[in-house]
Amino acid sequence: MSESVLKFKLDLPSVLRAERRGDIAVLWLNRVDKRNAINGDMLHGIKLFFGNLHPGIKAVVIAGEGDNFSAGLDLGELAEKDAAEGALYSRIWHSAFNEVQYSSVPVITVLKGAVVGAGLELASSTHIRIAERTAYFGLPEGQRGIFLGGGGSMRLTRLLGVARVTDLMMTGRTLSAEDGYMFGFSQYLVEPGEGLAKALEVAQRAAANAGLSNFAIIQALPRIAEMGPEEGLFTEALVTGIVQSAPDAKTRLRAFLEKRADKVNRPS
Ligand code: 1HE
Repeated sequence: MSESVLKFKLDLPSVLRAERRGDIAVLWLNRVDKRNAINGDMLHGIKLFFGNLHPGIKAVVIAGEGDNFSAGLDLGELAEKDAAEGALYSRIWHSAFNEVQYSSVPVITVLKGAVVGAGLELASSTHIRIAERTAYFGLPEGQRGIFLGGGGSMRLTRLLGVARVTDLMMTGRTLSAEDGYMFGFSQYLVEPGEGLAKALEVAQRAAANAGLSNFAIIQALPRIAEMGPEEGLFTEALVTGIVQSAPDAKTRLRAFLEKRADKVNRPS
């Protein structure tokens, strides 16, 4: 089934399942018996998937099979690692989650049940997060005697703030789906069971954008946000010049001016 989702005939590990719905790919974390804890196979599969997306795929939805998004890193795989092995393993997580963040297309996650540790780090590397009300967010690293290793120090602190990440890690407390939405971590909050439908709807909207606009949103925006103001504004000017010059932009602008394009909607 993964053939039509990937550019080449590559096999994903059994802990992942990919399906194609039109021009949207859905990547399922498929390890229900371990609450979708991310082991080495799943991590390599995620990297393989995002590095080899079929050009016909215009957006990706990541979801968890069962009642949870992910229970985080497979703790069994850290038990025997020394310091150097642990650091190198973390770099593999960085590389895999960078493939997600800097994907060729928008990535939307459906969050439900446990979204903890590396599960939260995976979610933070995606572009749009949709939380069902059953979702809860936690970083039990302090309790387990470990630390963030999947990019959370960079991404989660930017999304939730250093103070909240410190609190979650130090106390082991969890945030509710409502808290996560209020803090801006999830952009959408939906009823239990409604996450996938909402994610597919959001993915369709994103997929309908001009490809070069999505490229700039994914590749340029987070980098510009990290620059100093002068470099950032200059880079923004260069990126906007390139994006607006594309034939697709000209077609879309003309369609609006000739009253053939949708207007901006009021919030629903
Ligand atoms: C696991 C894992 C895991 C479950 N690694 N095996 N993450 C954590 O510290 C979260 C640990 N997990 C839990 O607290 C609970 O499992 C849950 C709250 C997520 C779900 O509870 P529940 O009652 O539905 O399931 P369960 O009975 O606890 O777990 C089912 C099985 O999954 C069980 O195995 P079994 O062989 O006894 O059936 C669990 O041992 C197994 N399991 N979670 C390994 N995480 C890149 S650095 C990031 C650092 C982190 O991610 S720290 C966070 C780690």
